[in-house]
Amino acid sequence: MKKTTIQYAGAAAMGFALSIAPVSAQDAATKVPTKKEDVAQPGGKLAKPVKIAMVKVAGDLIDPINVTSANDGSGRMFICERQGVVKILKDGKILKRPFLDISDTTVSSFLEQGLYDIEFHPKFKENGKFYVHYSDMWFNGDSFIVEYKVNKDNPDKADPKTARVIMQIEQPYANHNGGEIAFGPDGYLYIGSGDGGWEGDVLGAGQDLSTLLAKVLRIDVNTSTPDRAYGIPKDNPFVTPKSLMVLFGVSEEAFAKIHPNARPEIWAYGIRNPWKMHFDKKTGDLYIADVGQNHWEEINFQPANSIGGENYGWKFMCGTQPFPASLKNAPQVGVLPIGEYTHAGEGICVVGLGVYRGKKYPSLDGTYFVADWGSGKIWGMQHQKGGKWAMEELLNCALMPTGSGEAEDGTIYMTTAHANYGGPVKPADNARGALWMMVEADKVPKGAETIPLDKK
Ligand SMILES: [Ca+2]
Ligand SMILES: [Ca+2]
Ligand SMILES: [Ca+2]
Repeated sequence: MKKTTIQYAGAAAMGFALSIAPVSAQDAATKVPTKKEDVAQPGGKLAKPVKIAMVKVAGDLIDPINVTSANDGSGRMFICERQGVVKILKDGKILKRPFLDISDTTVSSFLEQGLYDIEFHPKFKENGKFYVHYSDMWFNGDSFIVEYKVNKDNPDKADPKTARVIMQIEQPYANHNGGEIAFGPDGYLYIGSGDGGWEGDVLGAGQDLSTLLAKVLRIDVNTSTPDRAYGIPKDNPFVTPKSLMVLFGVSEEAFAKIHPNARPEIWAYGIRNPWKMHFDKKTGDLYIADVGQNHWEEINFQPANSIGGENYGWKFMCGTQPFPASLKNAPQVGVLPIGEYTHAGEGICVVGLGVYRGKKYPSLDGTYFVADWGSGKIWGMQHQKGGKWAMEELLNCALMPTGSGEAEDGTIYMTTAHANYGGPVKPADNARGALWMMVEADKVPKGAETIPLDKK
């Protein structure tokens, strides 16, 4: 069947909303729920049973909020400390000297600001390039994505002189800055961009294709143009090729592909605050954990053969619920999530952990893990059939998960920190955070410290 892309931003902007099936081809969408009843909530049971434990890898970290590997065969893990420092875990120890220190240009006095993420170029081993995403102090907290290279003589040290600004995203308010950067299986850099902030999408960014806010962006860091430090993939869904204006004889489908005001960087829209996104290493499917407003958190699934252009519904929807929640009989807008949970007892802020694809823990293979910052719960999610998913609580941690990443062998790592709203202005004044790794419950190494759990 031919793929068709249905755009409904225009309709939404005009004040009415359409009830729409997923935008991708039908075969691609079979795992995407089309009925509310198929969207998983906690309380389910995974068909393939999963039992996990979180083992302490390192402590004494200052507000650690993300972690990743370089995939260069070195086995090192790189930990983002919120104040703007990247530390290296090597052979089980945190190196004293940081890999990168940009704390003098990172603003971190508000909880949702700081160094969000670090990601290594798919060819890092050859070109030494990596990318950071942070809130810049000198530009009033604007989001900066900057490329650096590793020091030629010392692989445990970045070369600050190689900094090249890839992108600046204006941030009108201090909160909802998204933060994720991740290379897709296609080699493009995907960026999680929040809705700009305050609450309730006051900027109307979610459904506005002329802003980079409230989107998943997709760019090519290997090319550039005179006015951009990056290239636009030709098949991004809102790229409108230049053409002569023709009034008649143009099909409605052809008009639906013309977006003169859309930013060509946009890959998907209608997203509130995508703090964590993960590609499934084996399938290429994308999981977008989108932090919700006061009632619901949601997890979205984008099949690997998506052609982009999905509308994830914000600000008309939070999960399967209309926004504001008091709206009755509101039509569903955009693509349904695969999972959602309520702030009444389950959590307040979703933090995706990723899909396990390692060899060490076969029972975890293919399960998507997701945590909540407020409740410390960790759930497993598995696809059932059609658009139906299951979500089961696996652990209820007594700490606050902040970020995650994969080691080269596929092991899932998670950071926890004590930073909170209204906490100390300086991250260094918070109690220290830690790094944990996920193992099968019966494979906790002897003498290892496991994450403290909430009492039932
Ligand atoms: Ca990342
Ligand atoms: Ca903001
Ligand atoms: Ca949504």
